[in-house]
Amino acid sequence: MLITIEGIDGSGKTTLAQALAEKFNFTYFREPGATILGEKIREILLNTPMFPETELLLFSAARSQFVTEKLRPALEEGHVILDRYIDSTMAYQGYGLGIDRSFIRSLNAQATGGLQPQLTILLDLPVETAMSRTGNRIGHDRIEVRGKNFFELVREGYLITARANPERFEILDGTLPPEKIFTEAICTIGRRLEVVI
Ligand code: T5A
Repeated sequence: MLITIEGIDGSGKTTLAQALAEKFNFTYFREPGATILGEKIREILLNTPMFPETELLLFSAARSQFVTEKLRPALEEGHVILDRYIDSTMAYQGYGLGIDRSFIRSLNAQATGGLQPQLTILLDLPVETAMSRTGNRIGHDRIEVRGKNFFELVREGYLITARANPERFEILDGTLPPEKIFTEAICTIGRRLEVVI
């Protein structure tokens, strides 16, 4: 079983994903990263100026390596919680940067070999709320500094994707306190995946 957690920067994904992984003893990974190559690409992606298409291809390259090297083997052993996956690329590079979305769909399919999550939890919240959480960080990365208009497009892109795939997505209110989101996520996992918790 593959569960992915999605949302704009500062939505609380990592907080939720790590809490769920700990509670259920699921394997946790984040994207981009999780492999030696992926961590190197992550560093480049977050700190080096580049064109939008270059950015898209680097995210996909990191994902291709990750799926084969780490994700598929981990899924053979048990359940996985993944902090960002293919929907991030559609939301950020597709809706946010305006790259052709059918191209992204096909690139996502290539990079993953068609591996889809059974459940995707989208933490949705106003951009201002998310930005107020990340605003105090020292040394913002290249994507974090894109500003409110960019993140409005990304948020809208996530919501469009979620509404088009209701069988896979559950949208949770990201403005709730972490404990409440955690409880709702547990209920969602139990209900959607018929897991006895
Ligand atoms: N990206 C990634 C793409 O553009 N395309 C892609 O294909 C992929 C895979 C990754 C960047 O790459 C982009 C998206 C990103 O910009 P990252 O550092 O991993 O960079 O960025 P994020 O995943 O966005 O990580 P963040 O830490 O910024 O956001 P999270 O994980 O959503 O938030 P979290 O849990 O770290 O929480 C942020 C703060 O809010 C508090 C936490 O304590 C923390 O201080 N918080 C809450 N506060 C109030 N209420 C809650 N419910 C809270 N939950 C957490």
